Parts: sequence; structure tokens; C-alpha cells
Amino acid sequence: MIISSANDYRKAAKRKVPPFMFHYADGGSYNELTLEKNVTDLSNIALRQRVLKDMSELDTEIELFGEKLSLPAILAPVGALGMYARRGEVQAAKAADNKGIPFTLSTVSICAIEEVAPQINRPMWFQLYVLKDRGFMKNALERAKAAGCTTLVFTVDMPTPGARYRDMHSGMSGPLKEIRRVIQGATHPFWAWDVGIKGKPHTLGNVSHYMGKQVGLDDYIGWLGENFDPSISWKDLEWIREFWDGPMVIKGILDPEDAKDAVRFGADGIVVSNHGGRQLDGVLSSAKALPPIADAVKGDIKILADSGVRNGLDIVRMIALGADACMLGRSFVYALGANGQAGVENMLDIFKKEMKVAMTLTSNKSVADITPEALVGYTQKP
Ligand code: HOC
Repeated sequence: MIISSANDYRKAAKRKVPPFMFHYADGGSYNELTLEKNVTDLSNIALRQRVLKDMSELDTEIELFGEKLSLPAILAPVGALGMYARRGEVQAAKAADNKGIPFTLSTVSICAIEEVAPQINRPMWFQLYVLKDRGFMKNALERAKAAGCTTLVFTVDMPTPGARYRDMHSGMSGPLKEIRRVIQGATHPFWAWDVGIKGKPHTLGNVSHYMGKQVGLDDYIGWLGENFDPSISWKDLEWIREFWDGPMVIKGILDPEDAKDAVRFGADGIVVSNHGGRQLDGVLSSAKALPPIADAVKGDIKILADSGVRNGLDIVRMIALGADACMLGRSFVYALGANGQAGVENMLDIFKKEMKVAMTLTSNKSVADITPEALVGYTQKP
């Protein structure tokens, strides 16, 4: 099949990846309204074409938290990423490394911090969830630090998990428990490398490492409900600061007041995100939430944005709406599922080319040049 876009990778992944894992990545919560709005709100924003401005020299590089990025993008934390390709987190991290952008390892990854970090040259980012077991969090932070992780992404929009109807229908969670059959060895050939050949079930590497037992995936929503902490508050940020002196980014901000609190509590960055439409269905899309947040805190804190970015044009849109960089989620998961590390590398090349075309035709020579003026109907605040 000819691959020319992230959308093609989605189609290829749908053919190759076992259905319940494809739908786990592809789906959102409840009626998936926010999932859809993330994509349509963003792609409906009209780019403002400008011409005849000598665009022969273009620069997609940025600097973020002291690191050079070849384009304003970071691979987002994705739970159970290692189910999409053999040692999936390692393959994705290597792809990001080769293409000059950071990879963020999820707390609930298959491969543990200690497996992934040594296999790449640039420092990894680490994502933390608030579990009731604060000992686990402290241990994870210490391990991430010891492994050389630089930036901490603290996800705050999952104090309790939203319902995912698709996962219930596919057997990823709920009564069908297809995933339990896979873990127990009634394997799909897609996982022959780990389960069928080695008889090794997939477990959450970081969590099992601490809890000293196999923490698997047979009821992930149930597990999240029992272990994630709804008492989470801004105080937790102060507590985390005791164990983390590097840059800290708060992921899951949709409201300007919360963005201002993030500045007040000393965060270095925020991710404007609705968790890819996987949590509270019906909240604003990131494209709609971003401009008022940028008006409130741009310049006081780094602003990242995710949810709905499906090509390089969308990256330019997000930057024009006020982001300093984007996090990429589903697009790279599809590429990983379809063709492993090579797929992710190719997808990043595609995004870069698309971004360059959008920069050329909106007449922006560098990422710093991209402002609301790159969009029709948006103007820069004086
Ligand atoms: C298998 C464990 O961010 C999501 C993730 C978190 C869930 C943990 C998955 O699904 O949105």
C-alpha cells in the first residue's frame, strides 16, 4: 500500500494491528465528540496564503528547555505502546532520536525506563501519572532521573478514567477481555515475538518493576480506577518538585485559569490537551482551547499542544494559535503499528515536509515567525 500521510498509516495499522489494540489507539471516550472536534476544529482553520517573499531558506528547528528539536514536535506519552510493535517504546524512541526530537515514555509503558533510555542518544522525557501509591511515584521519578530523563510530563487530566465504549466492544476492557486471552497465551500472530515465542506476557514494565509482580493489561480501566488518585491537587506539584529539579510540564490544561495556576505553581510548561478526546467527552477541542490560554500565559511558560494534529499543516496551525510546540500521539502510534521504527521515522519526515510547504506558502521562514497572522481571521495581540 502506498503511504503518503499519517492517514495512510492509520489505514495500514487498521489492517495489521489486532482490532482491539487498533481501537484502543484510534478511539475516544463516550460518544467521541471531542475526538472528532479535535481534528475538524483544527483542520478547518484556514491558513493565510502569502506569496512572492523568497522562501528559499526555511528553518523548522526550535529550542525547548535547552534542547534543540529539528521540528516543533515531541512524541507524546502513550500507554501500552509496546503492544504496537516488538519492544515498541524502544522502536519509537529510536525513531524520535534519529529524527532529532524527544520521545516521552509513559508511566504505563510496556518497556521499562531502564530498557528504553540507554538505547537512545538524546535524553528521554518521562511522563508521570498520580497513583494513590506515592511510593510508586517517588520511585518512578528517581528511576527516571537516574536514567537521565530531562523533562517531566505530569499528566493531570486522569484523576478518574472516562468510559471508552469502543474498548468495551472490542474486548480491550470490560466483559469480553480479549486482551486477557492474548496475555494468557491464546495469542494473535501479531504478538508471536513476545507471547507465542517466549511465552512472556505483556506487562506494564515500570509498574511491575516497582510492585514486584506482573501488572498486566487484563482490565486496564478497572486498574486505572483502583490505582489513579482523584485527590490530586496543585499541592502534588510541590511534592513532585522535591524529587524533580528538571523542567516540569503539566499535561491536560484546557482552561486559562488553570494555565495561570500552572505558572503560579512554578511549572515550566503546559500541554493544552484533552487527552486526545479520551477523557471528558464534550470538552473543548485543543484548537479552540488554545488561543485564550495563549492570551493568558504566552511568554510566562512554554505552551505545548496536542489532540487533533494529523499532519505538518496542523503543526503550523497549532503554533499560529499560540503553541511553542506540539505533541504527536495517534499519528505515530499508527506508523509504529504499521511499520515499526521505520514507519515512525518516515511519518516524521512526512510531517516535516508538510510543515515546510505550509511555512513556505504562509511566508514564515522560521517557527518563531509563525504567529496568528498565518491564519485567516486571527490577529496578533498588540
Ligand atoms: C494499558 C494502560 O493515557 C490512555 C492512557 C492511559 C491508560 C493506561 C493504559 O489510554 O489514554
